[in-house]
Amino acid sequence: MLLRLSLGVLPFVGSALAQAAAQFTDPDNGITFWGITDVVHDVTYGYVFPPLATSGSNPTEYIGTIVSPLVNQWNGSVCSMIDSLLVAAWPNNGEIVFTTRYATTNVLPDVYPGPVITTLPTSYVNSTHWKWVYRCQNCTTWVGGGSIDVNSQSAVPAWCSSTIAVDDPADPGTSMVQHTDFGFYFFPFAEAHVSASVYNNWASGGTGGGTTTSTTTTTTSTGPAAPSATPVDYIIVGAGPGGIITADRISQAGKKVLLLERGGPSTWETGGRYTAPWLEGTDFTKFDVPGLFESMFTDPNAFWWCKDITVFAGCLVGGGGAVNGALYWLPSDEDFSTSSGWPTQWTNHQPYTAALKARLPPTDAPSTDGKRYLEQVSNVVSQLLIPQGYRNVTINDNPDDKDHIYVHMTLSAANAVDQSPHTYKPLSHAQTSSSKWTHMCGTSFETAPQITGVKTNDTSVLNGIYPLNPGGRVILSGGSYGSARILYRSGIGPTDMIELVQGDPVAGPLLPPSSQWINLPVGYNVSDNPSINLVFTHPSAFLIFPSRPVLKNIFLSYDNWADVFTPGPPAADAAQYIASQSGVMAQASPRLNFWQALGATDGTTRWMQGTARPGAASVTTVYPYNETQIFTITAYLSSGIKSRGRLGINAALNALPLVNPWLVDPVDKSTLITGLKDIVSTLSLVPGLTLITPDNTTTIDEYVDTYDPSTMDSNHWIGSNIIGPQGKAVVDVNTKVYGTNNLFVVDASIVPTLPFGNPHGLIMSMAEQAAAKILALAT
Ligand SMILES: Cc1cc2nc3c(=O)[nH]c(=O)nc-3n(C[C@H](O)[C@H](O)[C@H](O)COP(=O)(O)OP(=O)(O)OC[C@H]3O[C@@H](n4cnc5c(N)ncnc54)[C@H](O)[C@@H]3O)c2cc1C
Ligand SMILES: *[C@@H]1O[C@H](CO)[C@@H](O)[C@H](O)[C@H]1NC(C)=O
Ligand SMILES: *[C@@H]1O[C@H](CO)[C@@H](O)[C@H](O)[C@H]1NC(C)=O
Ligand SMILES: *[C@@H]1O[C@H](CO)[C@@H](O)[C@H](O)[C@H]1NC(C)=O
Ligand SMILES: *[C@@H]1O[C@H](CO)[C@@H](O)[C@H](O)[C@H]1NC(C)=O
Ligand SMILES: *[C@@H]1O[C@H](CO)[C@@H](O)[C@H](O)[C@H]1NC(C)=O
Ligand SMILES: *[C@@H]1O[C@H](CO)[C@@H](O)[C@H](O)[C@H]1NC(C)=O
Ligand SMILES: *[C@@H]1O[C@H](CO)[C@@H](O)[C@H](O)[C@H]1NC(C)=O
Ligand SMILES: CC(=O)N[C@H]1CO[C@H](CO)[C@@H](O)[C@@H]1O
Repeated sequence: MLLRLSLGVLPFVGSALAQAAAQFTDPDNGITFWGITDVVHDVTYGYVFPPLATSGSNPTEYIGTIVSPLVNQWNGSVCSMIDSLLVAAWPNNGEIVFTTRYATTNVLPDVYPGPVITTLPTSYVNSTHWKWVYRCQNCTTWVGGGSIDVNSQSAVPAWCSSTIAVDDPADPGTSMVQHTDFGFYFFPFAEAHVSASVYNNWASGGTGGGTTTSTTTTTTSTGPAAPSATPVDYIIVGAGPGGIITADRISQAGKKVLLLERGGPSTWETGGRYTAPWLEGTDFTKFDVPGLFESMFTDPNAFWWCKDITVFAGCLVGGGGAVNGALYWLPSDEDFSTSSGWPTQWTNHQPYTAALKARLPPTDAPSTDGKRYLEQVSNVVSQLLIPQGYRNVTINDNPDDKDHIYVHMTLSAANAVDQSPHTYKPLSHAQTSSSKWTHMCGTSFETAPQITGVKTNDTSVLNGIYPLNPGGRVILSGGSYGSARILYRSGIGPTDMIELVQGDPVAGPLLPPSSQWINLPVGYNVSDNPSINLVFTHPSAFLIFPSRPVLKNIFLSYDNWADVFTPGPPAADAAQYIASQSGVMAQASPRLNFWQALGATDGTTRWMQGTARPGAASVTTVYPYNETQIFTITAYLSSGIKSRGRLGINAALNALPLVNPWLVDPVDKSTLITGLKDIVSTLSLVPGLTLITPDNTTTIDEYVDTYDPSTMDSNHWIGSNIIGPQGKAVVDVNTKVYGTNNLFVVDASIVPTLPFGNPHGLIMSMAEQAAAKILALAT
C-alpha cells in the first residue's frame, strides 16, 4: 500500500501531535526519562540530558530508551527521531541491534556515522518485550548545521515504527523499508536535564535515583515579604471562549473581576507578537489571520498547546478559540432543548444567542472584498450533494434548518481578522482588577464548600492566593480538561482521581482532608464528535500554494497548507491580505459544510456534519494519484450521539482521555457508516470524481472498522462537568458545583450533549446565559 502521511494534520482530521512528554522513572535503573508511550503500538520512548551547556559538561549527548512489546514475535524496527537524525533498533536473537540514519530525502536513508552509541547494562529482551537503554554521544548536532535546542520548551521529536522486519536483522547496516507508522510529540527539552554527577553515573552504567536540575514549579510562596493580593468579587480561571465572555459580562455589571489565564497573549490586540515571517512589520499575528489556521499543527514552536494535556488544547489568551478553525454556527433551539440534556430553565437561549450574534457577527464571506477564494472544492462537493436532495442556505439565518443543507464555511472573523472570542476582550480586560493576569496558573481552591480564594503559582502574592471579597465567587473556565483537573486538585471529583493528586509531592499536601472531599462525576459523561475522513481527487486543481516544499525526510510529505506560515503564500496573496485583509488568507481551510439527519436503528435521529477542504492529512490507496487534485470531506456524527467516555488525570497530573468516547455505542457507528455511504452514493454523477481513501479495494464498513480511534478526535470535548440533577451531574442549573456555596463552572465542560456543529458558537451563547444566571443569584 502506498501510504502518504503528512504533518499538516487538521484538528478535526487527526491527532498526530496529540501526545506530550511526561517524566517517568525506569524501575530497572532509576533513570528519570522524559518521554511518551505511543498509544497505537505501546512503545515507550524517552530521553534524559546532561546539564545545559551553560552550566555543565557533555552538551552533545543524551541517554535514551526504547521499550517495545514483542507482539507475535514481531521484529520490525522502532525508531526515535529528533529532526533528521534517526536512531533505529530491533531485537535479534535476544540482543538489540541498532543503527543511526540521517534522513534528508524521500529515499532510504544512509547509515550516519557520527553518533557513538553505547548500550547500557539494563537493556534486555524478555519473553514479552525488549528494552534498550543507550548512551548516545555526538547526537545533538549533525552535519548540515542541524541541532537539538536542548534548552527548548516545546520541541517536537518523532517516533516511528515498522511492522516489516529489516532485511538482515543481524546487520546494523541492513537496508530497511520505510517506517509504516510515526507520530510526533511535544518534548520540553529544557526540563529533561539532570546534574552532571547523576548523568555521569547513569551514562557509565550506574543506577540509582537522581533529581532534575530544572526548576520545579511550586505552588506555595515561602517569602514572608510577599504581600496579600487584593480581594475581588469574582475570580475567573481560564480565558477561553467561556471565561472571556463570562468575565466581560460580569465586569460589565459593575463587579470587580480578576481573570486568570495560565498562558500568554495571542492576537496583536492581546499583546501577542508571534507571527509569520511574511507578516513581520504588520499588526497581524499568527492568531489574527484565519488563513494561518493549519499552521497551528505544523509549527515546531507550538507554544500555544497545553503541554500537560494529551489532546489538543489551547493554553493562551482565547484558549481553543485562539487556535481553532473559527467555524462558527449559532446554536439551534434543539441544541438547548431538554431532550439535549439542558434543564428547562436553559431552553430560552434566544436572547443570549442574539447578544452573542450582535457582539460577534458570523460571516460566510470574510474577505473584505466580499469575494470567496479557492471555491473549487465547494463546486465539486455541491455537485455531489444536490442529487441527494441537499439545499443551499445561509446557515446562521436559520440555525434550526439543518437537514440536507450545504453552506459556505462560516467564520467568527470580522474584516478577515480572527475575532473569536476577542471582540469581548477589550471590555473584560479593561475591567479586570489587576494588570497582571496572564501566565498565572490556578491550581486549587481554598476551603470548600465556602471558597475563599484561588491558589495560584504566583509567588509574588502571599501563599500564591488570590482572595475573594465576602460574598465573592469563583468561576472555573479552564476547558473540559483544565477545569476537571483543578477540581481534582481541590478534592472535588471521583476518589480515584483525587488519590492520584494525593500521591503528587506538590499537589498532594494542598488537598483538603479526605472527609472534606466532594464526590462528583467530574470527568465522566464526556463526548466528542467522532470524525472520519474521506479523501477524493478531482481534475480541478486544489493546489493552494504552488511552491511545494521539498520532501523533508523519508516518511513525511507535507500537504499543501504547510507553506502558509513559511515561506508563506505566493507574494500576491500575501500582499493582498496585508493591504486589505482580502484574498486566500482571509479564511481558514474549510470551504463547504453540510448537514443531514440520519434515522437510526434504535429509533432516534442522529445528525451528520460534513466539512470539505482542499488537501488531505493522510491518504491510503493502492493506486497512484495526483497530489494537486486531492481534497477531504470530514464527516462527523453530531447531535444525537449516545457514546460517552471518561477523562481524567494520570500520576503526573497530566490530563488525558481515560475511556475514548468515539463510536462506543454500536448504533452511533452504524449510523455514521450509513451517512458515509450516503455521501458517496452519488459519486458516479460527478465526472472525474474519485474516492481514493478508502479506495475501491476497501469498503466503507471495513474502512470504519479499521479506523484508528485516536484519529477520530475532533477537539470538541464536552460533558466532564455536566449540568443536570443532583446525584447525576457536577453543576446545577445555575452552573454551581454541587456541594459548594460559591464555585461555578462556565466552559465546554458543563455542556450536556454535542450540538449540531463545531461547538464554540454554542459555548459562547451558553456563557452569555450562565453569566446572567450567576449575576441573578442573591449573594
Ligand atoms: C485545534 C482545535 C480546533 C478547533 N476548531 C473549532 C472550530 O473550528 N469551531 C468550533 O466551534 N470549535 C472548534 N474547536 C473547539 C473549541 O475551540 C472549544 O470547544 C472551545 O475553545 C472550548 O472553550 P472553553 O472556554 O470551554 O475552553 P478552552 O478554549 O479550552 O479555554 C480554557 C482556557 O483556560 C485556561 N486554563 C486552563 N486551566 C487553567 C488554570 N489552571 N489556570 C489558569 N488558566 C487555565 C487555558 O489556558 C485556556 O485559555 C477547536 C478546538 C481545538 C483545540
Ligand atoms: C523475525 O526475524 C527472523 C530472522 O530474520 C525471521 O526468521 C522471522 O520470520 C521474523 N519474524 C517475523 C514475524 O517477521
Ligand atoms: C560527530 O559526528 C560528525 C558527523 O558525522 C563527525 O563529523 C564528527 O567527527 C563527530 N565528532 C566526534 C567527536 O566524534
Ligand atoms: C519484560 O519487560 C517488560 C519491560 O520492562 C516488562 O514490563 C515485563 O513485565 C517483562 N516481562 C516479563 C515476563 O518479565
Ligand atoms: C448558494 O446560492 C447562492 C445564490 O446562487 C450563491 O451565491 C452561493 O454561493 C451558494 N452557496 C453555496 C455554498 O454554493
Ligand atoms: C505559573 O504557571 C504559568 C503557566 O504554566 C507559567 O507561565 C508561569 O511562569 C508560572 N509562574 C511562576 C511564578 O512560576
Ligand atoms: C495533476 O493535476 C493537475 C491539476 O489538474 C494537472 O495540472 C497536472 O498536469 C496533473 N499532473 C499529472 C502528473 O497528471
Ligand atoms: C478501482 O480504481 C482504480 C483507480 O481509480 C481503477 O483503475 C479501477 O478500474 C477500479 N476498479 C473497479 C473494479 O472499479
Ligand atoms: C447527567 C448525566 O448523564 N450524568 C451521568 C454522568 O455519569 C455518571 C457516571 O457514569 C452517571 O451516573 C450520571 O447519570
